[in-house]
Amino acid sequence: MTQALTAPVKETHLMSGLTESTGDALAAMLDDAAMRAETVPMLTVTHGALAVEDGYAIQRTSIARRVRRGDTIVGHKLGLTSRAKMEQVGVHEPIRGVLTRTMWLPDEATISLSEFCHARVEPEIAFVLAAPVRAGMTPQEALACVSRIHVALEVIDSRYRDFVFTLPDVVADNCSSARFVIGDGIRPQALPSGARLDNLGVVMSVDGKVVETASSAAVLGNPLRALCELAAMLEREGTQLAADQVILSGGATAAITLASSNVVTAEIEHLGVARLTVA
Ligand code: OOG
Ligand code: MG
Repeated sequence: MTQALTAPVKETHLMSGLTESTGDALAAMLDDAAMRAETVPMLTVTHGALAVEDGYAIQRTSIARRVRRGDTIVGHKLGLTSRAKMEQVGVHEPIRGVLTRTMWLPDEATISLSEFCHARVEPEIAFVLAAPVRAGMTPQEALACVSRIHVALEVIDSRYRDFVFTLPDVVADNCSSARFVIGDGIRPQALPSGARLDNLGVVMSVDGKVVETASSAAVLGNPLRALCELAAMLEREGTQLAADQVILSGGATAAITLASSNVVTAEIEHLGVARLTVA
């Protein structure tokens, strides 16, 4: 900063001495890797220690590339909001990514593994907003901003080899986001009285066999807290949530690796079912 006041600098820097042009090149590399379903080395291996903020700057640039190709932003995802997820990938901090139209498949969609490096799937609770949740709201206040609550299946696909990454790497890779489906869902007003969003049974099955179970409490104690956390993260960066956005609150269980011809269902008490098939 001091330098900028005294002498003109050719290149602006992201947080850790990474130049903006390097950040742009890394965003392009990750975006291309996602389109080609090819893995790349971790940025923290090829470019040394990066700050989480560098990861978010690279994420922003890669999303801007998608938008320039005609994709549109439909919402946000939280990641690593449950202990099961944190432990699975060895990163212990909630993260956020951006959801775009091309990631959103109809419920019961069939996906092809050829579009992914090493796809995994996880059960989540999704919210569609009627109004922006704001930083500082309580979970109850956040619920008043929700128009519908859905069961979701998120397909994640790290663009890093062996699904191994550090915090700035996974953030730069838009938090491994790849695809998602959501079920029919329910309006909050239609939940049976006494239904508690902080303790709903979550069951994920593959080919009719239960593979993962959890309580919705696994997600930050209450998935509505994920919404509050996301609003706070965005407002710290000078942006906000908006009505009609879809928010994935984060996997309630560990993710499982997908294989050809799998039929995956997630069922959540009171919220219904979401399903996807692998070709
Ligand atoms: C990071 C993305 C995490 C979740 O729901 O926790 C995520 C990963 O596991 O690759 O989507
Ligand atoms: Mg997820």
